[in-house]
Amino acid sequence: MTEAYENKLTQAQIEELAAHCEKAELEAYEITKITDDYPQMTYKDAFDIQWETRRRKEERGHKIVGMKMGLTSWAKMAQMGVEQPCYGFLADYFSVPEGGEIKHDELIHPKIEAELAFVLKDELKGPGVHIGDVLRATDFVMPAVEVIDSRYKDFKFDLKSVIADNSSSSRFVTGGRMADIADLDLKTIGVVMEINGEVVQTGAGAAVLGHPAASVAMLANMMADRGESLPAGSFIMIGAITAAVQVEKGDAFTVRYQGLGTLSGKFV
Ligand code: 0L1
Ligand code: MG
Repeated sequence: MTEAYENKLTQAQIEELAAHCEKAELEAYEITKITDDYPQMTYKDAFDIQWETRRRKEERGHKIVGMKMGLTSWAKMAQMGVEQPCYGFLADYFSVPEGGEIKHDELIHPKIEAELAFVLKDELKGPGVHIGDVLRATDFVMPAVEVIDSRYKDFKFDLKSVIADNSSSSRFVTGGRMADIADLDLKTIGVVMEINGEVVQTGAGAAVLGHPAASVAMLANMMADRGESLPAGSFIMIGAITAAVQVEKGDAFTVRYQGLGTLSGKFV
């Protein structure tokens, strides 16, 4: 981000846009990307909209149960035409039990991504957090599948608009086997994604910024821009190891993780 970390939108516009994006999420309809109507929106405005959405959910009694990094593979950044990763938050109702059902009608045009999650035993506070800090602060890693669902028409956006839309967060499934990072080679850990029994994607951990822990470090450093940290106990999804795959009602998925078991679910 080369622009100054400052606002061009008013607080009233930020609150209005958070309500607008959240309504589209809750009622599952498409909206035009924010920069079409507010080309002056800055990165700070976009994150303020996301944090206002988070505040709205907490005010209604929802718990924030984790964070996610998005657009963390070079291939995905190129595919979506954006220049750097982003982050979002995970609310309690996004969580789907392992092997569970995901209601397709509650979403717009969902896609699934094979990811890993880190759970911290110590706080990570940027700036300056590096891979070594992340490895030292990690309690364990476990498999996670993210369901992304951009609220923008045809899943098309720019980086600022996607940040304001909570980085397309909608649902996630976690389970499988937790593992100590000392027992894993995080760069070569392999995943195989199947939909309805057919292999649709394969990947390895290094697809995420060269090393999965680099994603957690980047998140801690990005959150430091707002004076925020990742407390002990944080659950963090690192971004997609595979490309995102569109799913339809009736699709069943299984993702096999090398040494970490299997995650599955079904869209109903
Ligand atoms: O990588 C991701 O979790 C996606 C972040 C937002 C961009 C997208 O919706 O593809
Ligand atoms: Mg993701």
